[in-house]
Amino acid sequence: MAAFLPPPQCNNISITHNEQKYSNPIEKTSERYKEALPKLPKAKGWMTEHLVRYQGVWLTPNAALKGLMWIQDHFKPRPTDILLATFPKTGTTWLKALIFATVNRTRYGFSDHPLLTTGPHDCFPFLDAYVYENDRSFHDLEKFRLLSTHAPLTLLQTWMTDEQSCRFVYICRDPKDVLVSKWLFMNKLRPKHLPPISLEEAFELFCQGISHYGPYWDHVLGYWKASLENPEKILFLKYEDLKKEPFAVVKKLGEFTGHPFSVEEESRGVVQEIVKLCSFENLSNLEVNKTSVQKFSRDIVVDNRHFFRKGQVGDGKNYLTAEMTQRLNAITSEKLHDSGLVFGN
Ligand code: PAP
Repeated sequence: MAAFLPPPQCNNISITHNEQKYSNPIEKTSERYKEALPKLPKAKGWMTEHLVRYQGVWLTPNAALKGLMWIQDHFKPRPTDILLATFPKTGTTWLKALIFATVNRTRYGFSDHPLLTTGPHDCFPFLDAYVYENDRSFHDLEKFRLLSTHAPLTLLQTWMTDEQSCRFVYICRDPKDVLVSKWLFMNKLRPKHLPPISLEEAFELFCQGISHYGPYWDHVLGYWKASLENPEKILFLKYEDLKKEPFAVVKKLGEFTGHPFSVEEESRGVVQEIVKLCSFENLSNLEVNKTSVQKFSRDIVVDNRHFFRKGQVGDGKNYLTAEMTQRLNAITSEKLHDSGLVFGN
């Protein structure tokens, strides 16, 4: 599926490296990948046979690891770029739609909006998957200035400390809901030759931190602490708050992305239109999200409908036993202890 390409003036992100000029350094990163891969610790994968641990983070050995290495070594975002950073299953699809609609609201009408015919992931690409899929082509990314990643901050630390780099929007979610959402999703994507993962197995792996881009708590804490130190650079959100107060969060998104809502827009109900356009009910019922696929890379093609399951707060508890809930809550309290960040029980 062709990626949706909004007008260049709106997606004019900076690419500091040109493929031609840097063909050798990129080759060098590919070599680094080949050398590193066999030495990395391995564990059971959710969607692939294995996950590997790279710089303390569990990743799929192909798309995620290779894409991230290329990004780490060769991509430098610009100060006006917005990078949506998320742990999988915490609200990526929803927030992609909301940010895209907020930033582009003067460009598109709500009755013929691109989100009505294009999946959120095609409007707002994953940086590392895009580079992987397009065979290391960084210059293609010029079309976008809204980018996303599942990478934890530890892998992108230089972007955080560099004032000339992008700003981040981060969203987190109660780990019980993340685990269950992820387990159900991954089993849909798991190749037929691998037996499905049981909830018990997924639970154990998740608790041990063995989960794409995990450990989950490290991922959240990395962005949380950075957002406290530098709130201008990172807008830190919670899925549960977005569910509870979507209008307030969309207004925050407008401020943070440099597109604040005017009094006149507010009185015309523009914030409400955006929330309605991006609501679970609306997006999940669109033809594009019911029947089309999202091609992230050669290896990863996902039916769009899998990104819309229930979209509720607290559904994890309907699957987990009381013991599992208790253990996850205990791990969460211990990990987040003294951080000031809390999730409900
Ligand atoms: P990804 O990391 O694979 O892109 P992501 O979008 O972060 O997935 O998470 C999917 C979850 O968000 C699903 O949660 P569930 O399994 O608990 O239902 C999905 O239903 C939910 N979701 C997707 N779109 C929306 C939306 N517009 N409003 C609320 N929740 C949504």
